Amino acid sequence: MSSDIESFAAHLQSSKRILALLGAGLSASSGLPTFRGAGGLWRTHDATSLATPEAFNADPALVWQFYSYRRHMALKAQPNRAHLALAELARKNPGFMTLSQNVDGLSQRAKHPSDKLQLLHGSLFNVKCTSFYCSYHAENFTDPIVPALKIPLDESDPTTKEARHAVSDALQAKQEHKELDISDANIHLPSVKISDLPKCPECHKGLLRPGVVWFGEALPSKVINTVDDFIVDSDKIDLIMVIGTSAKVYPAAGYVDRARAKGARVAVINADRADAPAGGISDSDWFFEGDAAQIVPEILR
Ligand code: BJW
Ligand code: ZN
Repeated sequence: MSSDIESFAAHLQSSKRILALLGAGLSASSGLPTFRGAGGLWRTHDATSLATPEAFNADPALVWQFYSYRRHMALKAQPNRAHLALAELARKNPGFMTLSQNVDGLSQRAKHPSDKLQLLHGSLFNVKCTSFYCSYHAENFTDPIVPALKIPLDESDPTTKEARHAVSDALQAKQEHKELDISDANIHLPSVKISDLPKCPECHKGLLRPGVVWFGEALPSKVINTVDDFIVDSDKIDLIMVIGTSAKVYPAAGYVDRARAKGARVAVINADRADAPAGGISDSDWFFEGDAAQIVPEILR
């Protein structure tokens, strides 16, 4: 295993078929929390325990509050230099494909070509109807998606009080509002009635849910097929970059071995040396340890 940028750059230069598998660590320096390890708690809840159909069925209001908060944070965040560098690499290379586990929309906002960006786990900005009989789904960037999910303002903050009570509506909209950080379990989370959650505009019956892939759910078949075609149609895959992911969630993590089986060398970019892909790291691989936002632009230069 090497951390030699020169040998990686030489291999990248001669690579024709390239995959990049992305995870939450890519967006960490844009201020978005990861799932596992430090920052993987939302209030008292393990973030992965909220990312299940069971959690939504048991408490749709809590799960919507979690996703509404994440939508808000993702919209406030900016793509970092790694998102931009990957988008540029994708534009330049006909044989390139990004497999993103991220749902935050930052690759899209970095102008990553959409035909080379496969969203394995969906998007925070898709919604779909939960009714078995209804197939409604749509893009939705409204923040908050319904008034009941608005993040409350800090009443103890004098600027907020002023904004609320003394200034005109127009001025109020412009005012720097201090929002409560509802990811902090010490902050009171206002209760939201199920009847105030987002409702399907088509069947008027089903609740809407975030268009993301929860544990136990199938990944979008169009995405799976496109990735399968890329792999199967490649006589050889030259390189897979595994960026900011613990590579513990399947089928995403399995793409590393599938690329290897097609001859790919593996380059891991991760803040934690312990987070190697399941198949381990071989002598011909690279491991670049540190912040993806700094390392990715450096090694792709
Ligand atoms: C930095 C950094 C910095 C930090 N710079 N690095 C085979 C074996 C075992 C189990 C299974 C299997 N096949 C399927 C399963 C079950 C399950 C699974 O994989 N379980 C495992 C956990 C054991 N998989 C599924 O259920 C999948 N569905 C499925 O297989 O369906 C089959 C089916 C077929 C037909 C019909 C029906 C079913 C679905 C998986 C969906 C995962 N969903 C989530 C939530 C998405 C929505 C949301 O965002 O809320 O996806 S869970 C969560 O994990 C999210 C992430 O995309 C995913 C991966 O996490 P990621 O991105 O790797 O984040 P972390 O936090 O784990 O890691 C961050 C990394 O960054 C760390 O390594 C840090 O060190 C690093 N880092 N800062 C660089 N600045
Ligand atoms: Zn519906």
